[in-house]
Formats: sequence, structure tokens, C-alpha cells
Amino acid sequence: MSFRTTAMSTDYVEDVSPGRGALPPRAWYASSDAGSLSLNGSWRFRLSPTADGADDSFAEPGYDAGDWAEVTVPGHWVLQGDGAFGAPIYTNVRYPFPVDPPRVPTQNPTGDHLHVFDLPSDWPGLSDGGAVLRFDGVESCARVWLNGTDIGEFKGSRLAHEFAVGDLLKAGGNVLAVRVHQWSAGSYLEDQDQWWLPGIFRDVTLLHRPAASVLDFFVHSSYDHTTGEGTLRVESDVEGRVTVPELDIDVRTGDPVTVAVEPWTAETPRLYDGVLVTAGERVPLRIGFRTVELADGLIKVNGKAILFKGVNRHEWHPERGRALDLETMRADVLLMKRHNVNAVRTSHYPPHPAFLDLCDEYGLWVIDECDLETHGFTEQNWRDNPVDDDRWTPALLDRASRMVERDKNHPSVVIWSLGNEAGTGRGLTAMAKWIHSRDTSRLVHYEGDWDCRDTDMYSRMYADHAETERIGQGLDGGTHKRRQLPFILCEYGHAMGNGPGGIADYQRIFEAHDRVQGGFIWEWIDHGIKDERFGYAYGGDFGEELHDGNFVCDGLVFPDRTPSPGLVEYKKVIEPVRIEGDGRDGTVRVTNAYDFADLSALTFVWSYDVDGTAVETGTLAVPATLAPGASADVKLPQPPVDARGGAESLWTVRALLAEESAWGPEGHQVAWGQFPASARPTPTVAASAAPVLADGVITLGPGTFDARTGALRSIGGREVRDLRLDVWRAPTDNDDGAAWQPDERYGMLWRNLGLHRMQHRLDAVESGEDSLTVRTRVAPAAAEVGLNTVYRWTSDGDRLKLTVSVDPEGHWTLPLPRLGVRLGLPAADRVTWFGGGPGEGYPDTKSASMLGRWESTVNDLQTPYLRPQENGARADVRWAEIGGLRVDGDPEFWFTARRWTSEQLDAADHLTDLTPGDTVWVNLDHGQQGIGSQSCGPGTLPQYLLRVQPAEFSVALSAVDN
Ligand code: IPT
Repeated sequence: MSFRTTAMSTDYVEDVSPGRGALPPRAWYASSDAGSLSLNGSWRFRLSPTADGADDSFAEPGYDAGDWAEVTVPGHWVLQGDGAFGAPIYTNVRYPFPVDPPRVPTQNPTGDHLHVFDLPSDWPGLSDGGAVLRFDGVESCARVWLNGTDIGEFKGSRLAHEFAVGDLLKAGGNVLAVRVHQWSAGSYLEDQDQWWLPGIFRDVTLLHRPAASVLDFFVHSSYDHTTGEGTLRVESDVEGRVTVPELDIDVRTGDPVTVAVEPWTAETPRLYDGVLVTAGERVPLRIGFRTVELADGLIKVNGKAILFKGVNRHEWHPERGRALDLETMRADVLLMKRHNVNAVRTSHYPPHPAFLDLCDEYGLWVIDECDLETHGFTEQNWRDNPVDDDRWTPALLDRASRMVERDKNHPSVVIWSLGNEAGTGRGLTAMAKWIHSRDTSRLVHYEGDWDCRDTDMYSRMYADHAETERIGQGLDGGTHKRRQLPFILCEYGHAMGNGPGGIADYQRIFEAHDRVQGGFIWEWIDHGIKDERFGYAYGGDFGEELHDGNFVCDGLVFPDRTPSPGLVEYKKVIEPVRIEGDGRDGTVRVTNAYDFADLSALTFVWSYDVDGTAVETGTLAVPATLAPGASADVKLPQPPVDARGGAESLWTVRALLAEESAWGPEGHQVAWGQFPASARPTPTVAASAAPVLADGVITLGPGTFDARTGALRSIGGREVRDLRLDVWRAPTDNDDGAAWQPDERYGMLWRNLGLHRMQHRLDAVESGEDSLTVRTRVAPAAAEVGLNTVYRWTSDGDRLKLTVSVDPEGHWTLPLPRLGVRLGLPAADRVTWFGGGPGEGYPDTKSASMLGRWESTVNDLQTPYLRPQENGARADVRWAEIGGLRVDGDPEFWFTARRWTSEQLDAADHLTDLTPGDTVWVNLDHGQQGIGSQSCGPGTLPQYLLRVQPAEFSVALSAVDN
């Protein structure tokens, strides 16, 4: 006997079509008067392991879901239920299921969601117009029933879908049932580098649609920079009037009107409030007048070429995943504005629409990117790539139109992006064609199209400095079309772990070549998931069978949105005012690096700092009307007389917000510059004391040494442990580099050479007349290379001077991670120093390191990179005091201190692996290798490599109370 059982049909899950039953896409807006009901909140929830694991009787009214669990909508079920509902999966490029499009695994976690709701008592009569049920985001495929009626199903996780439900509603006890499948044909189009997180993760809303209410509308609001006039025309599917009281505008929909306006730019986000009124509804409009065009081979807004100082932003919250509330979105925008960021690429999907409202309001240029990535097909040379297979084109066009229609009324959106890392193909061309025809007022971007067949700009990711420079010079070749187009780096400066390094070097290239219109750092935020076990979890922490580790933690802010040093560096590198000078000639050059704004929002203050402390301050009269691109030379006052001589002095000039702005408080620092007024006197320690030997101990000034080994024991009675040469650092993600990188990957090479296990051979301890000399050779096992290292100690009675001479031996082919001495202090907490601060800096990440006298604690010196790695160095340190020890450098040094060793730091996978020991380990480095961006970009530039060569450096050590 043969038979077939027919399970419930779940064919739609693997259907390449975008879905069934949804209304055509349209503008997303909040009505002034039509009612709406948020259906967010607690929903009943049942998880099945397969798409057909449960029948659909739950959708019937009267179904008793009393024993179901509950989840919060919006949310991802894998982040709720304490692990009872499965776990997140992180993969970068690879699909976490077999690649056999459009088929998905039988094991397809499926969440049935049930919500019963009443209409509010003031909900208009059910006969008055209709109602629409809107889903703003569901991953990855949903089927929907209302009051037992199957109303359709959809894919396109980060796009809005609406259903007409007016006929189905009743006053009380409406049953909304939503079945969500984690995997669907749509998953093949959603292979973005992020956690796979199923669920109804954006709002669900019921919208009343009165008769003759607004359906869809398109606000066209251009700006003519030659006349100073804006032209407004609002196309509306339903006729009505448009009023803008401030501009005395009152016109019919469809009619253009031209009036004098202030334009909208990201720097001056001028919005005009208007209303679109139809017979049935009033819709508030926030109108920004601006014109985006490709002219003279450049991206121009309001007639001017703009420079993107951007970031790639994924939506992220450490507890709620991609379910973001308004305050979190606002926090992102405010943080960006306060760090001089002027642009966002919404990598790699349209964000929650409220985020774009914030970009309109606070001012950010937006590249709105479609919810599309098929990166995993690269593993099979792009065979079967959906974007080159006509069967998928309707789904691609659906995604393109859902993005454009939803977001078309935002002045902040200046560029549409087709998606990310999807190869090339006819489907993408079809998307570009459709977008170009639907919206002629914006440009089209797609990085994968190096010939620029479909795009209005040449875009690349992670092109190195040299190539970017060549592109800037127009020497990069390419198709005829490409050569006519401007260039952007849609991703650069991979902010994974410590770094990115070398972004100041990029910025110089961006500013030197008109064609290069800036870039977008990858990426805004670390996608760490708050987790009791690890603090923050990353890929692999949930036992995923395939994962890409901490590659998901590569943001400028930590998961809790604390800025990382990378963001502080970026803020300095992209500051909109350049303050340069040579303090000795009495002038400072101020350059307006905005594209549109003058300097009237800023005040300038100077301080004259002696040995890191301001001795006099004042304001600097910088012309407020200084035009974008223009510079002014401004006279500094006479330096304070009594402060000269014998000390290091410098000028610090800061540009501050003159008044509270929408995004920053009065006094918020926007830009700064520092330049020397008098050079630092080098510390001198006369060698006047003589070493004295007694009971196996050598005493030299305040220092005691082991007579046999020459090891320093104490200074002024304060114990010092294990002072010796140190070349190892816990490799950073950028030291390790990504597997596909063409440049040398030093993390691995260093380890192979054994720089993490250097042996110190003692050759001689020599007591001289006024010095103690310890000769050593520092080298790794199994290698012939070594560093002949001589420690020479002298003292003037109060202070000890250590001079370290390093003489390399053998054929060194690698630079060093670091070069300096490490020592242990039995106890230390407070740290003060004069040098770069307040945050960390490395050779190619120290633009933001400001010279001053800083104070911190050992704990606070640590930068909590989610995967522990080298961090926390303070650059250009003249002197530092820690644990009763004072260190004066000759020359300046890099200062690092922590409660664990570099080896322990290196061994840790999560911050929770680091436990403070009894000793505080202090590194005084003469050199540090730069950081680079090789975790996904170019390595450390040659000028920041710490090449092996003879070196000599000194520190003066003394005991202090601190
Ligand atoms: C590039 C991706 O576009 C981005 O999503 C992210 O994965 C980034 O890299 C690395 O974090 S693609 C890369 C293979 C160049």
C-alpha cells in the first residue's frame, strides 16, 4: 500500500514571490487625525520546529492559547524566553543552511503569534472607511490571519507590509494570528553580515482609513541655489490641498509653487511644517527643500559638491536586537551629530522609518539601502545568484519599491542603494531602472557594480589608500561611464576591536581630490548580545555550528552605545573646522570645512597651557561669516610672560557650540587644534651616585637591584617587579587581519616567530663608577633573530635613570608589536600623566589624543573591546605617576597599565575571562606598531610599522606620593 500524507501547505515559504494579499507600497506617515491603534505588546507565542509543525487552527476565533508562552512584540523570539525559544546565529557571508535556492531546511523554527484586541471606544464606526493592518518588519516570512480569515503572507523582513482589513474588524475580541518562519526563500535575499534573528521585530499597527483619506503621496521639494527659491509639488493619489503657513503656501495637490526658502542640508536641516489635506484626512508634512544631482562628475546638493563623513549603521540593541525604540534611534543620531558624522548608510536594509524622521530633523545625509544581500553565493562563484535569475526579479522589484515608496518623502535620503554584496545581474539592473524612473530626484548607489552600469557613482569598500588616491586622480581606469562618475567608499575603516587605524590618512586623500566624496566607516555599533556568561556574546557563543566569531563586533560604539576610541578619533579626523598653527608665529589658521554652514554657530576659545595646565584662557575672534572652504589667519594674544622658559608650553584652540543646538549643549566641543609655543625641556639626571654592593643587593641612588641578575627590586622603598624589555602585545583584530587579506597578517606572523614567548638571556651585570649595566639577549626559541638589550642605570641620588639600548641581530623580516619595558607594581590605582589623552592612541589612531595633564585609574584606562586585545595606550606621554612611581620619558613614551599581563589579555576570549591579579603591569613603550584596518581593510601603512632597528630610549624613575 502506498499513501501520501498532505501536511498543511507551506509552499509559500519557499516561493520566490514576495507574497500575496498585501496592499501596494506607499509613503509611511503618521496621520494627524485618522485613528490608529498600536498592537505592540505582549502576544501569545508558540514555537514549532518546522514550518508545518502545527496546524493553523490557532488562527480561528475561540482558540484557547491559554497555555502558550508570551513574547513581546516588537521583538525576536530567540532573544526572549531565556533560551527556551532557540538562539541567535551569527554568520557573515555564509548561509547557515544548505544553498539550494529557494529551498530551506525542514528544520525551520516557526513562531505562531496570537494577539486579541478590542477597538478603542472612540474608534470610528466600522462602516466609516476602512482599516489597514501594518507590519513594519517581520523576519523572514509571515502568514497573517485576522478573525479567522487568511489575509496573506509576505517576505522582505525590513520593509513595511500593509493589508486592508476594514471588512474583518469587529468592536471587540479581534483575533490577529501571525505565523512567522525563520527561513524562507526571502532568506536567500537577506544574507547581511549580522545575527539571524526571527520575529515580529518592528511595530504592528492598525490604521483607520477614513473615506477619502490620503493613500499615497510624493513630496517634491527642490531648491534652486541660483535663485534661492524652492519649488514644492505634492503628488497625491487622492486630491487635496497642501498648505505651508510659514511660506504662505496653499495649493492644490499636483500644482507646483515656487517661493523663496531656506534650503535643507545635513548641516542646516531647515524643515517647514505643512499639511496635506484631503476630504478625509490631514497629514503633517515636514518639508525640506533640496536638490540632489550629478553635475560635473560630482554628487551635488543645492549646487555644491558634498563630502560624506559617514558611518554604516545597522540597527542594534544589546538586549532587543533589531527591535529599536525611538529613544535608542535618537541616541544614535545625537551621538553621530556630536561626533561630527554627517552621513549614514543604512546598511544593509531600510531602517525603522522613525530613524529617517530623525535624520530629517537633526540633519544627516542618508544612503537608504534596500533589504538585499546574497553574499553567500560568492562561495559558489555566484552560481544561481537570485539577482541574476529572472524568477526572482519580482521579489527584487518588490523590495525596491517598498523601500522607495515608504521613504520617498524624506529630505535626508539623497541616495538609494540597491543593496549590498549581491554580485551583479539583471535583477539589480531592473531595480535600478525602476528606481530611476520612479524618482528622478535622487541618485542610485550599488557597490557591487564596478562598471557603474546601473549606478550614478563609483562605489567601493575597503579600497586601500593608494588605490583611493589613484581613483581621486582619475588614474584608476574602468569603463567610460565609471570614469565620469564621482567616487565614494561606502565602507572603509573597519572598526573591529582596537582601531580603525589610518583614517586620518584617508581623510587627507578625500579632501585632496574632488572626485572622492568621502566614505562611511564600517560600522556604527558592535552587535554584542548582553549575556550573563560573557558580558556580551558574539558569534559562536550560542553553539552555532557555523559562525564568524567576533566579526559582528566591529563598531565605533560598544553595544551599550559608549563611544569607543575609534569614534573619538573619527570625530577629530572629520571635524568641520580645521585649526592649525605654529604658535611661535603668533597666528592660527582656521578653515571652515563645512560644505554649507558658516561658523556662526561656534565660538572659539584659546588656552595657553604650561606643562599641560592652562595658565590663561580667552576667546578668539574668528569671523563668523567665514565661508565653507575659506580660511582665516587669526592673531593669537601675546603669550603670558611669566609662563615662558623652563617649561613646555602650547596653545590649544577649541571651536565650541556658541549656544545649545538641537543636538548638543552650549559649549560642546566641535573641533580643536594644538600647537607648540615652546619645546619640552628634556629631563636630565646627572649620573652622580655610585652603585654600592651589600648582602647581594646593589643600591644605586633610590634603587635597589639583585646583584646576581641585575634586576630592579625597588625604588625609594617601593617594590618594582620584573622590569624588562617587552615586545609583545595581545594581537588586535586588525593585527590578526582577515583570512582573505593580501597584506601581511602580523598577528599570526608574530606568533609564528614566537614574539609572545621571548626568552631573556642574562649576559652580564656590570657595576661601574656611576652606573650599573645589565647586558641581555632577548630572543624567541627556535629562531636566530634576537635583540641585544642593554639596561644602563644611573642616578643623581633622587632619581634613577634607565637607558635601554636595543641592537637587533639576525635577519628580521617582521616589525615588532611594541618596543619598550614592562614592569610590575604591587599596588596602583590612580594614574596621572602629562601627554596625550584622555583616551587611547596608537601611531595611526592618535589624532584625537590631546596633550594635557590627565587623571584616571588603572581600571578606567582599559578599553573594553568585546574580544580582549591590546588597548589603552596613552600616546606622547612626557611623564606619568602611578603606584608611587613617577616616570619621566626621554623621549616621550606610550603608557599602558593594567591588572593583567599582555599574555592573559591575549588568552582571553571575553572580558569576563579577565580577572585582576595582585600586580599592576605597566608598559613604557618607545614604539608601538600602528593599528591599520586589516580585519577587513588595508593593513598598517608603512610609515606606522615598527620596524626592527637599533633603538635607544630612557626613562627617569622616582618615588612619589600619588
Ligand atoms: C563587507 C560587508 O559589506 C559588510 O556587511 C561587512 O560584512 C563588512 O564587510 C565586514 O564587517 S564585505 C567584506 C567581505 C569586504
